[in-house]
Amino acid sequence: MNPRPANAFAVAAEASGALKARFGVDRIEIAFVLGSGWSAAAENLGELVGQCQLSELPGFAQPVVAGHGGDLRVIRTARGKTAAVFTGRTHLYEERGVDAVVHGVRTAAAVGASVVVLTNGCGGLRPDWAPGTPVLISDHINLTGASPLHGATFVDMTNVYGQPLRELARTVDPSLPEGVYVQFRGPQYETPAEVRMAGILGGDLVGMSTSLEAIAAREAGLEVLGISLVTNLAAGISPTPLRHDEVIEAGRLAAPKLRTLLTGLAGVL
Ligand code: 8IG
Repeated sequence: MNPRPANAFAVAAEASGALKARFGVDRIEIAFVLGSGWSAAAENLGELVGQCQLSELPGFAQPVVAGHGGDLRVIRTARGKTAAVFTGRTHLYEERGVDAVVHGVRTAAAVGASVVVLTNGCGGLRPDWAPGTPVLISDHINLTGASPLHGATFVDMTNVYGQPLRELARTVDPSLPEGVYVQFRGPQYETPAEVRMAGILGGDLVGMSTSLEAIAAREAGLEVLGISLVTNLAAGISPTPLRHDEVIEAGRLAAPKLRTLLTGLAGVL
């Protein structure tokens, strides 16, 4: 159940108005949501129009997770497009509700975006994807039991992470592999049995974000490009226990590679 705060879309519209007024833009064309390990890669995405703390805009809270940033940056890309960069996000396990989780996506839609790039840090099921490997999301399995949709809103989920955007990403880095992302609620990492289950179900990546935002994005008509950074081998695939500081370290080491990827993407989107 996702009890409807009647004002979820109204708050996104309010945030959209605040964003336009604050940065003097009349529309945003692209939104980037940066997950674990990605916020250090936000430099050089384009020319900075302005930035603020996320919590300065209606409906947003400061991210609480170490390894995430907490700002909204508005930039102009090399192609002259206006983009919003969210350097952190709200997760379902923070217990602010599903509408809070997808508020950035809804705000981006309200301000005119047609493309959202959703990134995350995650666990990998494929032993050949070493920590530090970025992977295109080809599809997802939402195991949270939650949905950002309210009532009888039947949204088609056939091509959530559209092939054309994945192909565009491969013009930047032809070596990008792709896989199915499985979203768990968290915040605990999976047991080895849960990771085996995710693999049997067809998953390649396990994490705690992205799917719900992708659903909200499709509801709003946005194209979605999803990219996971494998920061660790999933539990049981890795012989050693998972530690959040190792996850952060993997993100730090991958930062130059992610910066090149994101800058390249900003140049073609
Ligand atoms: I970073 O191994 C990161 N986030 N569920 N499992 C889940 N989320 C994650 C993982 C992981 N690594």
